[in-house]
Amino acid sequence: MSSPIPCHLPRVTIVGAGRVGSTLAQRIAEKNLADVVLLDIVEGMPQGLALDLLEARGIERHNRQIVGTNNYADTAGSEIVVITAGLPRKPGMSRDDLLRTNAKIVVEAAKNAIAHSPNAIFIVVTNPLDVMTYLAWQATGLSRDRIMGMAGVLDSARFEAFIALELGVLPADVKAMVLGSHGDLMVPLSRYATVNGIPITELLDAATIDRLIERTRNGGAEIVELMQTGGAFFAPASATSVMVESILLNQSRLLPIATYLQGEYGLEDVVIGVPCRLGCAGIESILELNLSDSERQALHTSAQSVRKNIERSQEILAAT
Ligand code: TXD
Repeated sequence: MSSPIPCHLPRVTIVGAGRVGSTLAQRIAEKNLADVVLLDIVEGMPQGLALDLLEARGIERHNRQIVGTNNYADTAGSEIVVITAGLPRKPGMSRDDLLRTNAKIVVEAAKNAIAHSPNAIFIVVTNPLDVMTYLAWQATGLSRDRIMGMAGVLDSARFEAFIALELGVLPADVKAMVLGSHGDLMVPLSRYATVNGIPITELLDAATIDRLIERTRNGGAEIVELMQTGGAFFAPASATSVMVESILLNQSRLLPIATYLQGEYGLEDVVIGVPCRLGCAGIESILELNLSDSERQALHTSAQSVRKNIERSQEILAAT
């Protein structure tokens, strides 16, 4: 008998089996994209979630493996590592406290994961997103095409959702691009937002567009305010799964991705969201749009605030 052909199924590790991480595991398995390893520091929790997801496999008609673990050795050989580990901001916690806690968690997670999956492509999800992506890039020593942050796909999906709600059209017919940092200083580009190719500027007046942009900027906070305990996770998991899919299926999708800039858009040594083509090798190219003066200014203001927080996080890490 000839030896069996070794079959290799892609494997995605998700560090942090909280709400975003566990929902992402479900999306990846149910889209039949890859086997999933869910890792968390809490003992038993990722194992329980993995078992729960496995028990749904027959109903959901997929055969993907899902492993829950507290041990990085189980993540070995992953094609993609997604980092969602970290704490959300709690009452009484300053931004510095959050920066300090999550910086340590993300740097440790990135170092542990790369040690077991040296060929993986990394996607960072933990907040503050642009700063955490920068720290993970530094900690892994990966080239910039192989480590990136997820925020723009989510922020764009929110902008699209609000446009669709306003116009009463099919959400999938709306396309938008939100650049910049993940936060108050994000840069929604309304002139690139369309409904099946028709610019929204032909469908909505300026005041309405401004209101939708404001709601997009405030998209995360609006949900936290309603839920009180924690933030959004369904749309963040969907947005991350789009990036995982574009890599695993080599789709070369043009998506807003937080990436390390080396002169693009006149920005240097900072991570910020810009349009990138994403395929099986990671970021294939960065698209430099012809921004208007005010759009460019908004992107630079956004980058300055990220840079300030990167410097602050470096000081915090150096002092610990
Ligand atoms: O657009 C975006 N990038 C975001 C980012 C959209 C939504 C959420 N965003 C951020 O993702 C959010 O502000 C958090 O920083 C992360 C994760 O959000 P989630 O809602 O999933 O938080 P949870 O439910 O608290 O889950 C975090 C998990 C939890 O199970 C912890 O036990 C685990 O992280 N954790 C760790 N796992 C592994 N290793 C370490 N050290 C660790 N520390 C905590």
